[in-house]
Amino acid sequence: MNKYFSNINHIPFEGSDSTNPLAFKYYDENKIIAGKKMKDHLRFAMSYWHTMTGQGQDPFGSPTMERPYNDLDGMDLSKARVEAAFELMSKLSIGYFCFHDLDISPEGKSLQEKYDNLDIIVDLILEKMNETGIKCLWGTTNAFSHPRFVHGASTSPNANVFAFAAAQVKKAMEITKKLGGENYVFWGGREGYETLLNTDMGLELDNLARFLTMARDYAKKIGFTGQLLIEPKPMEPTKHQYDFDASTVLSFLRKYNLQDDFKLNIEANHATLAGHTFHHEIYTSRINNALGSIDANQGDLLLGWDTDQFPTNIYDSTLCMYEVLKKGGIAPGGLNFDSKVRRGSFQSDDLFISYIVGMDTFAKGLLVANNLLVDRVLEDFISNRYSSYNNGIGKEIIDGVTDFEKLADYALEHDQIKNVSGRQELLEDIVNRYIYKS
Ligand code: XLS
Ligand code: NI
Ligand code: NI
Repeated sequence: MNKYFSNINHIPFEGSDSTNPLAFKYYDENKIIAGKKMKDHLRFAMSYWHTMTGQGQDPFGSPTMERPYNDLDGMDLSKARVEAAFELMSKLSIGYFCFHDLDISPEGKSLQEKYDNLDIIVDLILEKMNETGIKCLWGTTNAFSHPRFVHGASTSPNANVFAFAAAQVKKAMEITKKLGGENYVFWGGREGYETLLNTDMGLELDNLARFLTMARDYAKKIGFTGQLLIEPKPMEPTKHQYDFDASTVLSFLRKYNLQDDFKLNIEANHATLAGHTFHHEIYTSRINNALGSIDANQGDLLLGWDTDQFPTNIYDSTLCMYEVLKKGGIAPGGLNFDSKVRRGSFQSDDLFISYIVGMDTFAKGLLVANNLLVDRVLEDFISNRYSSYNNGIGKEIIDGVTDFEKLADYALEHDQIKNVSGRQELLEDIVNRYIYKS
């Protein structure tokens, strides 16, 4: 497999002193950290859409990406992309990929033609998977690009659109199962609204729940045992996306009694668009037993949209991996690079360099997070900070054996309160120290 990116060799691990842009500095896939190989902690995945299909167009300009298969079209283009995808993943030692139905084959003139196109490409992908050992992390459906989805998919006012979206998810689940996908993702697409002046929000949310309930039932029916994931995002493409953030999705799932069937796929750039840190969204998911998988990217804090940049921020990757380690691992989820090269980075080797920096950023984050955890730096500080709940009145609160009257009696006798410093800057200094030395 050396056809499309023949000027690029297999990417070696060269260590932190390397100055070779086409080598890993921190990602040493078989290195054992906390009893597990780095690659099994990180479970990196390639996003088919940004990597193979994305062409660099933006609202102001046409495609810019120089790709060796640019002169092809239709099914020939789709087939070439499969080969190129597996060549790229093999050279970068990426173990998984994620895809939308529309990423891998053309839409076709009818739904049946769409199905037929998918079947041909899925067989080709299966062949390549067997050849390389690369696996499918998750599949999903694109129910937002085609004009039929102008007003949403399952939240469209048009019931025929609801039915079409169901047909698409049904097929996408079947092919994800055929490819051994370990998860199936629902990102909201255009499930949201532009104005409430023309919207029945109650009906739209009920319909979204009806749709997800049917999807869950169909997954069970065909024996798809992967995790079902919802990917929160607050805005874009609609002004208000229903799956706003982790907390909104959790309360939606609980309202419709779907909380045992769906977990969350947390994306860094969506967290910041929602006014949260990436850490906050992962943490919120973890403590609600809902952390399913991660879309690893980053936004630009000066821009208010989903720039989907390759992650380079070691502070963020550290805190992300900290939560992943606390959870006991991200499997069956993984770290999917829902990231794209900038429009100006149009050469094919930019793709490789971008994945390398993203993978190194998370490998380094894993090392730092593990050291922080092993030394119990934050753990001991936090448990000490809350130690007033270990005995006395605090323990009574935790054990549920007190009430407002008893608490008031207690407070009357203990009204000279003394607090302890939160030591934020001290902790920030310590985290920095672990970043320097790990
Ligand atoms: C868009 C989403 C999308 C999902 C998959 O903002 O991140 O790429 O991950 O549909
Ligand atoms: Ni996104
Ligand atoms: Ni995403």
